[in-house]
Amino acid sequence: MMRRMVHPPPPPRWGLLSRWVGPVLVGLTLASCSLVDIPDAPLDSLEPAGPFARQIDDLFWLVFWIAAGIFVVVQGGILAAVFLFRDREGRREPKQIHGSPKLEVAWTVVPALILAVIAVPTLRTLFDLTECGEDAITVEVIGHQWWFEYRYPDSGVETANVLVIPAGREVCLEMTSDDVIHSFWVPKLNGKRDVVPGQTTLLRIQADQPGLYWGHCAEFCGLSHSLMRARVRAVPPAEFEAWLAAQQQPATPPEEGTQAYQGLQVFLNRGCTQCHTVDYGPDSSFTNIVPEEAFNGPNLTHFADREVFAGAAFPYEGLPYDEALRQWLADPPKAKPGSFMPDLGLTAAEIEDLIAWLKTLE
Ligand code: HEC
Ligand SMILES: [Cu+2]
Repeated sequence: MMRRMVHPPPPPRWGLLSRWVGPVLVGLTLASCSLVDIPDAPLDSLEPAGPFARQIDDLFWLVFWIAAGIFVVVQGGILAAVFLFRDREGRREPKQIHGSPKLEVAWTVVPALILAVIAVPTLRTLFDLTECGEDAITVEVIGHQWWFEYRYPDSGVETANVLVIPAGREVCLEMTSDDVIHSFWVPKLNGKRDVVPGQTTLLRIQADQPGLYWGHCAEFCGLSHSLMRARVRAVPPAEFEAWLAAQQQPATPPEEGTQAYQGLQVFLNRGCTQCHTVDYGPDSSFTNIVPEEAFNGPNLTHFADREVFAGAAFPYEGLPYDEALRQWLADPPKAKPGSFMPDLGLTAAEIEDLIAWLKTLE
């Protein structure tokens, strides 16, 4: 006769807690992965918007369903064993065995085969995602603390924060960093890839449809890492060509006597040119004084073409654009901790003039 294990009932104070722990954990888990569909979740990698992100999504679901099948088989086996061989009145103890070579070989070989099968599409996808196609448009991405710079080598265009691409075409990102390791990640267009100083890493992206796609630096890179965002604006191909042509043009200087003209004077007299470039054409360009310095800021020639600034983190939701600029210019390191743009002690009037001027930089 087998001896029964008698468990004392759990102390009553745990009763209520244990009843809730399960549902709460399950609820939290479901809420964290977007099994619960959150409309317009900007960083949702389960909603691919282009062929490369879709490749990842397809691979994810393939592995997910294989894993789900294994889960069901293993858990089912455990539950069956618990149920069929449970201790009951009058039942004899089951045969006790030590090891079963057949079983052990089976549960080693079968998982190895499953892994080998999964490895084929995984490796293929992995290599495919980082090798660019021949017809791709090249854009150089340079990571800075804490913003992304974009250069279009074929047309000499230089911009920041908003990466403009033609919809329906592959874009090859040649990425490097000016300081520490960053990671470029726009989940609806492809997976993340490290952006490493002294190295060039490749990432291909493509958007099926025109639209705005959010991204984020995905490698902790210092104080304002959380404010280092990326935004991709995909536009119809004709619009892209027009955009490139407009970006190649210098900005138009403001007319004397306007507030924008006052703003330009503030820009020239308050040390902004130490770190920022504004191209007003061959006769009157203001190139940052020390072009290769790490603390240099974005090229401002077409600042007003970008709807977001300072690492695409501003204006954040609920903050009007002008107010965001005001906060930024008044004290950049307060708006964005650690920012290499210093507090230049601008007066309120100077800030208003600068805002008027910045808006002329289309
Ligand atoms: C010491 C270098 C430095 C000086 C001087 C400086 N900036 Fe900046 N600026 C930066 C850096 C770096 C950034 C990017 C900061 C970030 O996003 O974290 C920046 C960002 C900006 C932006 C946002 C641009 C964008 O597209 O994201 C504006 C606008 C700007 N600066 C205006 C000015 C003005 C106006 C002045 C002069 C009053 C000035 N800056 C002086 C370094 C400087
Ligand atoms: Cu970063």
